[in-house]
Amino acid sequence: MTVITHSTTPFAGQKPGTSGLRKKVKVFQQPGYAENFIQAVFDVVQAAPGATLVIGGDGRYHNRAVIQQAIRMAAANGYGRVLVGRGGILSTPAASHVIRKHRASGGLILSASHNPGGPDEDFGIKYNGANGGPAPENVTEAIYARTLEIGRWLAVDTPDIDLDVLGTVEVAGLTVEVIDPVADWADLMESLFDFPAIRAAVAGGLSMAFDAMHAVTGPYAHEVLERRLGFPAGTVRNGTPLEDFGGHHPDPNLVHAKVLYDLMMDPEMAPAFGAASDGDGDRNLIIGKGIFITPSDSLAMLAANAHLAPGYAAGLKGIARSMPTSAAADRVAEALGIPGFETPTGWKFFGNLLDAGKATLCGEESAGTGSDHVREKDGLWAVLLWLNILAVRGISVADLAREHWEKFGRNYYARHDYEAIESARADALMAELTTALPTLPGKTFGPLTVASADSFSYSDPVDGSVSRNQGIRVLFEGGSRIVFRLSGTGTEGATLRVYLERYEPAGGHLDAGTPAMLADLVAAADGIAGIVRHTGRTAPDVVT
Ligand code: G16
Repeated sequence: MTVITHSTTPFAGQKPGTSGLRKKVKVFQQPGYAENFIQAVFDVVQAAPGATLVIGGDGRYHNRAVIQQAIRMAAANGYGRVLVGRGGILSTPAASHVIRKHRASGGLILSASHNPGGPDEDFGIKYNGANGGPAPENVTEAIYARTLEIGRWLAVDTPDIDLDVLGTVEVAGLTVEVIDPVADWADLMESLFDFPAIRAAVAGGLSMAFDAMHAVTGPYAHEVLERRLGFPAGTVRNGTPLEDFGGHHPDPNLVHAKVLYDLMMDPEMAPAFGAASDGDGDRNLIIGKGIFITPSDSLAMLAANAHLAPGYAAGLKGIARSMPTSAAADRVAEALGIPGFETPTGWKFFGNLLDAGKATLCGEESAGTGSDHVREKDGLWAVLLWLNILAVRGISVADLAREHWEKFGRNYYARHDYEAIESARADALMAELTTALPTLPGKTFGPLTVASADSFSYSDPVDGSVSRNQGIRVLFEGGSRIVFRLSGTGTEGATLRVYLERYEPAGGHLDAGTPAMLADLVAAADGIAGIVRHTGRTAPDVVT
């Protein structure tokens, strides 16, 4: 094997964000750009000689080119085996499972998640470790530090392999196995959920629509929903992964999955259950007939009913949620007598809790829900747990939600996103807000009085590491809350996220419209942060 040493100079700004390095395809296409980052990963993680590496992505434009190069680089960097999904496809949760099941040292996941794909759109690279989860902050920081000083990358000079044929090929001493991207993950799902009960419910008329958004979950959904569970062909919509996601934004929210939403709100046409997943298959959208379930509520409702699935019949060890996620899950944890954890935004913060057996279910307001079955959020897993619960209980989504709120109260919740703001303006808004924090308690905004305000800091209960500046929290008397945070996943300017939450106890207004319930909070958010003044925006771009 001849290793070629390519000399290089550092690129500016290869700092991994919430989910790895995400940039425009054109940025990734600069000669040496992807190679620099991958080499920085290899230099930092220092896998043992002969180690196994998993490689896969969500099928977006540029996926195959980077995979071929990563294989040549893995060979040159001493890996012994690479497992790669056929067609370069592996959903993020499936990649996490493959890493764990095949005892790989880690994996490269090529995705920009819910961001659009195509020659002028987004691409991304993320490294997950041997536990199957996103690299923790100390590793991503070390990777970034390495990108600043890197002077060479290593590769072997071999032709592309055929990614579309299952089987094993040798690449300069490296064994490359092209694996079925779906099988391992689908078997795992069958071990967790009551497939016979769901099949019986489907035979009895349970209907659903799943929108794969021309992204990675199409093959997974066809296999599990249509082939293994018996939903009729056509249940999975937009099920063929396309390099540009059909020109759409593969983000399963009410804006980008509007066709599904409109179907679910149509009293004549709606099936019993509607769901969607994103570019790389880790996010989920849950809609019942006539009712959207917020991700925060979904986490709470799943936690309250998870024991109905065989994989969770022994009960939950704990429930973890990201800080901006509503407190609905905390009330379930309390009722179950198990711990509830509040972590910073980013799935990586759940890793230690899951590895240490402190939490079983985790969830985020950003449409991520998952469990200790893998170390990523898992869109179709959430869909299957919902189906399991609906099938066993023979209940509709709307009735289940109502029952839940009558027992636990309801956390009205919305997130307002202001996208592609000039970074300097967004930074100025956050800086001014941070400075004002000590002056906020006691101030009134309409009928709301600020009880406390702080910048969220997290101390990891497992390894003691501390993460500071994870979002601004403003709590009001009576339990309402506003959180301000800048997104860590955007690829253009800055995105300001404003999270609004109002708690209504059981016996209160459980059927009101969310916008009306949150109107005072929306006004207070502008009063506190000066959103219009700083950004010039009078309304959010996306409300979820
Ligand atoms: C990623 C992380 C999530 C996190 C989200 C936050 O999601 O995996 O854990 O909640 O980013 O995004 P932002 O920083 O933009 O609010 P994904 O689906 O993009 O990988």
